[in-house]
Amino acid sequence: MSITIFSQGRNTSRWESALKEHRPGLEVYVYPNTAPAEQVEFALAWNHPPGVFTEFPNLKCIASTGAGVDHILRDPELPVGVQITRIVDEDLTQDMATFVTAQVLNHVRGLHRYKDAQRGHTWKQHSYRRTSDVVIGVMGMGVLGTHTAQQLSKLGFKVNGWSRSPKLIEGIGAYAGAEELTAFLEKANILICLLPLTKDTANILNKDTFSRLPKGAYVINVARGEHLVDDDLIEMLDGGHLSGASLDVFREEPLPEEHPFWEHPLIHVTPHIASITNPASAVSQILENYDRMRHGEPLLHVVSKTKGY
Ligand code: NDP
Ligand code: OXD
Repeated sequence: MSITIFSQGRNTSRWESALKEHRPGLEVYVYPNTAPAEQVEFALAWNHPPGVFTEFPNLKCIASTGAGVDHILRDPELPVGVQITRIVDEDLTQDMATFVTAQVLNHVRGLHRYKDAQRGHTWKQHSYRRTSDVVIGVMGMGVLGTHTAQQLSKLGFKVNGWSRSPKLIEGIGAYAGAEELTAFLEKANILICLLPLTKDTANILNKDTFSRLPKGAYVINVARGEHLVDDDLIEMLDGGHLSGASLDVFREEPLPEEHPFWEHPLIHVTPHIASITNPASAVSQILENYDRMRHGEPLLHVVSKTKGY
């Protein structure tokens, strides 16, 4: 009985303790320390070393420690028969909605301006838009996008969602597919990206997309850095078409020291903290899948390798 953690760039100690606490007796390994290769059946992964899974002939499941699985699927040497699962968790979903809401409200109410004003002891009131005057477009109406859209709608924003298949959710406008993308973008004063990273969605936040947004639109990317064409964003901000951007994810993380996003006055950078899986909350679904795997039962939250999410 063992689970092996494969992770580069994230501390694994909270996962190790959560697994041991919830399943006393379970052997928990952190690669490169493993059980004998033929005994390794269940992997918990975040940014694993590419090709590493070929070392384990009986591997049955690779469980992402996050909601996204692009970090797993990008490995060209992924064993064919292995199932891939992801995290779907209430805490993760709620944390994403609160983070995005904070970014939206900070922008709409222009709160950052008062921090700057305070530094200069300047008392100056600025006008602001009411939530009902702002249209928000959410790209990706899955677990995270749907909850985020519903929370923003409760605050009075007009919210539209865009996905592959139309989502009929009370109070939320539904747009789907490439044919409805322009109509969706043309209305969005704030564009939020919550898409999975796939071959169809890579580079989707580009000059062409931005130019279809109303002038002065604001962009929030909390999905993946590869959704965004960095130079296109800077060009559209400097040219005045976009009013600002809040970015939590980047092509290279940590964001390199010399990257222009750090110094750009209209870009708000956060270090991939929009929503971080809480092992104490998510461990039960990992153990549930571990048991299901051992009993040959269907796993929860399995991703489609063809769709890429
Ligand atoms: P889901 O798989 O639940 O939802 C994905 C959504 O995107 C679905 O609505 C899907 O449409 C839509 N979609 C996929 N491809 C396309 C396409 N080509 N065109 C239009 N719509 C498309 O994902 P989650 O909501 O759980 O997570 C979304 C992403 O958020 C993750 O993949 C991850 O990258 C990111 N994330 C970032 C975090 C952070 O801290 N910054 C934390 C957690 C996640 P349909 O419903 O029709 O299938
Ligand atoms: C995730 C993430 O996919 O942390 O969960 O980005």
